[in-house]
Amino acid sequence: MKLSPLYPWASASRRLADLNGFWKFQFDPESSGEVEGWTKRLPAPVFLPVPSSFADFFTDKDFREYSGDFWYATEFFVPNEWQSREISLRFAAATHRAVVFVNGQEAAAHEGGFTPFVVPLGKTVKWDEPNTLTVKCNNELREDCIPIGITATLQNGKKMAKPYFDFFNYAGLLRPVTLIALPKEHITDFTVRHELSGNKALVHYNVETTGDNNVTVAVFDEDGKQVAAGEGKDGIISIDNARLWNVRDAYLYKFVFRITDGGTIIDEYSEDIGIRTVEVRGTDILLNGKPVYLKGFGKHEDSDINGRGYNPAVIKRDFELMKWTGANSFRTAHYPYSEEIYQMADREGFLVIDEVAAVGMMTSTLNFMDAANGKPTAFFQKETTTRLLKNHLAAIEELIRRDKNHASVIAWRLANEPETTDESALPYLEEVFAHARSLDAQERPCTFTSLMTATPDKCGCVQLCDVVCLNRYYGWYVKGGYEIGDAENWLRGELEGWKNKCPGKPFVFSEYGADTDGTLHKLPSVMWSQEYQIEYLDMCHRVFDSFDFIKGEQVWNFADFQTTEGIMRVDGNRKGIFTRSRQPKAAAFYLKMRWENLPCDYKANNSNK
Ligand code: BDP
Repeated sequence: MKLSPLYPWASASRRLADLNGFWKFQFDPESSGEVEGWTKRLPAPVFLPVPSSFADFFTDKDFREYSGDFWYATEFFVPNEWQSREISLRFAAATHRAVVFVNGQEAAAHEGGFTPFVVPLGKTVKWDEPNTLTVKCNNELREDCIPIGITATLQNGKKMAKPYFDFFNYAGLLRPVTLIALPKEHITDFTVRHELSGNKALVHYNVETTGDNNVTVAVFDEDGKQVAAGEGKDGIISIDNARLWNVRDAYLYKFVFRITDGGTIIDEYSEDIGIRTVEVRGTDILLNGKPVYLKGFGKHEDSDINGRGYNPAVIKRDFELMKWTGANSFRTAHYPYSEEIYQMADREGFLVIDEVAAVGMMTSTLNFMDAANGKPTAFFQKETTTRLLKNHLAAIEELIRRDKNHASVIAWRLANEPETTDESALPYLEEVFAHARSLDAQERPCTFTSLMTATPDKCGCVQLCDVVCLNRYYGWYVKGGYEIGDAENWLRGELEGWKNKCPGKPFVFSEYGADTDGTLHKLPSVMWSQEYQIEYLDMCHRVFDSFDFIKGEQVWNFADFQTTEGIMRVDGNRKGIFTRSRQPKAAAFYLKMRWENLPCDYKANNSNK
């Protein structure tokens, strides 16, 4: 049986039941649940909501900081009328790994906390009777899994997450769980690739199914009028005078895929698809052949109480705020986001750099802070590297399979700040890039974000990137405050170095930012004040504006977010342009002024205009 990565939409042939709500939950610090029969019943559960992160519900610090196994349990019913169907459960995200038991039997296991997996139910299911569903999750950080870190044991025997990255290790059943009933013969996946030819759009498509019956495709415009059709599992659909998907001017066609047998529809699946091309030419990033300049944010899925749990209200608010600032893009730092976020980006015309959870690719025992000191850690020479690579490649595969058809996704971010100053990074990243390139029919640009210490003379891997992405903090971690003039010179000096090293490639600032207390005003400025955040951003922008090959700016971060506690963080990372409760700091008004006045084709090369 083929497991489908498709988003669970209902249709004339597809039945869904939402399993979200309050589930039973229990920590298993001894990892003894399985031998003690928790696969059938949790002995002393509490109730908590699915989807969510568990960490911020409890008042006991041991629970917030918990690392180890934890279990969820619920019951579900499958109606008798569904007996002729193929039944499965879909977990949109179980962080970071899970084993699923149905009626006490192991049904599936999955590694990776940010991509969906489907559990076929087969003969284990009971019709019109309660089925028990238990899920053993585990949130321990390891050096051979992503995101990367270690799990330490304290002297009191408790385990503790030591991330090599700078965000709180939120975990749980973070995203919705759905019961799915499909016809036996059904569509398992589809792929589209767009080509523009005069005023025609050619959509190359491929549909995968579990059987041999005929496949048809019908395309409808936003008024519901059919504009094109195709037949067969592979084909090219031609749309005359197609309205293209554009930056902040989205247009979505409804593609209806069907398996038919004579006049009977066996299965039907629909998706809203934007038609557009994306490519890099010279130092330009082109959308539909036209240069675009990226204005926007690095983000996190992070909110009060629900942590990294699916939060549609916050998703909506974030898009409203991004639109208000005049942004046109964001990066899904540092992991694949909820699928609904890409759907909204498709509808709103946002350009997304889609990121795999390969973050922490440098040994860093002091939270992620060692990242900044430039000391070599031989990260890619560890005994764990082979296993890490395997997990990393699998995660890229799941990301691309999930997100490949989104018009909003314009590039794949394959790693964050890997230790590219060590020569062993090159063979590792070569495999990562080759794998991603082999999987994407749309041949989107691939990139990683470059760490501050990986300067032009030291980075051995930048040649792999189609767009070079820099995370730089001159004026914050280096030469901050009254030294900001020197910071500006250092930043300019580094960019001159890049210009010589990579002529003819576009560069994007994938991170730049300054921690700022949303309550602190100071004249003249001091670091952490709202005034300093603006001075810092203004300095960076002055520099960006004077280099033609800088084709985008994604400020770090959209909003304040939670991290591990430590001397560098005041209840989390405060580089937000908005507070964690999504209210503006002064810099939000400053950015709005800038971005509303920067044209979308800012700094375009004349040859591409
Ligand atoms: C970069 C990381 C990011 C951090 C940021 C910071 O990519 O996750 O949050 O620095 O220091 O190194 O704020």
